[in-house]
Amino acid sequence: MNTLNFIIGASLQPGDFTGFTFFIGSVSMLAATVFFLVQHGQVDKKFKDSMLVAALITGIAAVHYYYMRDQWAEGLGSPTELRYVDWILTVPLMVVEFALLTGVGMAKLFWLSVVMLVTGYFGESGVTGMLDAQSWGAISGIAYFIMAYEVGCLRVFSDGAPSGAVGDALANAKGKIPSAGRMLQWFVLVGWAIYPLGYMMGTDGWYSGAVAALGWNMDIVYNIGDAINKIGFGMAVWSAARD
Ligand SMILES: *C/C=C(C)/C=C/C=C(C)/C=C/C1=C(C)CCCC1(C)C
Repeated sequence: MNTLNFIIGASLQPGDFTGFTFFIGSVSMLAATVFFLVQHGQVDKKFKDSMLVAALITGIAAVHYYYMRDQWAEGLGSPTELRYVDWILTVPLMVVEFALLTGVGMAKLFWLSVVMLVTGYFGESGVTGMLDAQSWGAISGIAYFIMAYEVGCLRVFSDGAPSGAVGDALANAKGKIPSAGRMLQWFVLVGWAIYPLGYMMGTDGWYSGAVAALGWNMDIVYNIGDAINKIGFGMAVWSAARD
């Protein structure tokens, strides 16, 4: 690799659809970061931390996307390690958003998100032969369901539905927080469900064959999921913060 190559990165080949979703990911995350930072200056003082965290989430992702695009363009395949490094930094920060809006649930959601991602990484990378990808995926899925319950995702179906402490706190908060909370619940319930679907696409024995026949792969699914969730989460928080 020469110096110029190092600075601008490897070139994507025309027709590389997956590569372009990495590229679009890096550009849209960067744009969202600028937007959230500018809005940080506009919102009320009590929402400044929330807006800063929104910018950190997309900012961290923008950097990872830049390198993931490069790894893909170099022909080195699916950037599993970079992907999970990105997630282990950004998903706990998404959890922080709930804590900033409600003041509760931080530790519990943090540890659940760590379990979800570490077991997912074990399953996807195959670094440990202890369990197969299906079993690791199932453990990860349980952590995901508990989190979804905890933040009140069932409330998207009915206001009185049971939920954890975070969901209760969102519903009882002042101002625009309950409606922003409802959006966040949709993201966790539907937006985050994109990831286990992508995982199953990449794991033999589920529907990986059908997906490959369509010319899709798990990276396309993860890239779409990240754009929707990371930018959408920040927009939902911003909707609570703006006048
Ligand atoms: C910005 C990145 C986000 C919001 C990533 C979220 C990732 C998940 C919700 C991943 C979940 C998984 C399962 C529920 C089971 C299979 C393994 C995972 C890690 C893909």
